[in-house]
Amino acid sequence: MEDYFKSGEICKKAREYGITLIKEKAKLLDIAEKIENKIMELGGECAFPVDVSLNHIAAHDTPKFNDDRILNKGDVVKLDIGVHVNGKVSDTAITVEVGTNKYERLTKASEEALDNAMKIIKPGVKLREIGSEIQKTIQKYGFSPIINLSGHGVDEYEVHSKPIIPNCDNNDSTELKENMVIAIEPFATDGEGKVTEGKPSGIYELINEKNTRNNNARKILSFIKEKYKTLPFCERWIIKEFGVGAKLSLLLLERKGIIKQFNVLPEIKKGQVSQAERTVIVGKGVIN
Ligand SMILES: [Co+2]
Repeated sequence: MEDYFKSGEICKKAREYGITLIKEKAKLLDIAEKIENKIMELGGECAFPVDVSLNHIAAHDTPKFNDDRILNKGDVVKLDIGVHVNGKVSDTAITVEVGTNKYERLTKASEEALDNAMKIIKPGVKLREIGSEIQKTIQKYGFSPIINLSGHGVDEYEVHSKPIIPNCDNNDSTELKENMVIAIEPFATDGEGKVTEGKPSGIYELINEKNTRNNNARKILSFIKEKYKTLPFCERWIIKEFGVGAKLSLLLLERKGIIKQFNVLPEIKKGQVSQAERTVIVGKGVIN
């Protein structure tokens, strides 16, 4: 339990630090790397690459190694940060608008949905009740929850474990139990309320531990197993360790079905998206 609290504390500090980096003309790559460095400086490890997802992209966008995108005035930035300490994962996200407040209500809708969900979380609460609370709050603002994204349990070296915490009433009457560690993450949108699969993100996860005969790929695979275990990692991190040529090995590992690449997740009607997320230990409270 101690490691979860430690992980949560680092996660919270990384989020607060991250907020200070979000300004006009800031490079997405710098934002992600600075937050990742801060996590390690504070004694944690990244549970997944820092995601900096803009506007209608709801999640899973981490900068590429040579990414030259910058923040522009009016961008709605979702910063999603994961930390682990000895495999104990905490997950948090926040939405910040760059230099404007056009989407203040949209941001407030996901924040308030998170707060309201937190208020009812205790052992015995049904998953559908949490989803319903999130849905009602977001709809009260005139927006839609994104129903095919959800909160989740976290586990040792696992960012997405059971249970699924819905962002709407999904009829799931499973009850929360004392000491479950769960991340609640409402998404609000002025679009349709669904995401689809977009471009490849450069974020990967090990899915099959079979071997490869290719020397370089084998070296990289053993690094991945050792360093990230079953946690997501990104092309950027692998290139930093092995150079740009490692892209070919990643491609090979992906083709062999050893690693899987995630796609970025745009809202289907290109609606603007806000997100808020915290991790909770049921019966103990928020850890980040
Ligand atoms: Co999450």
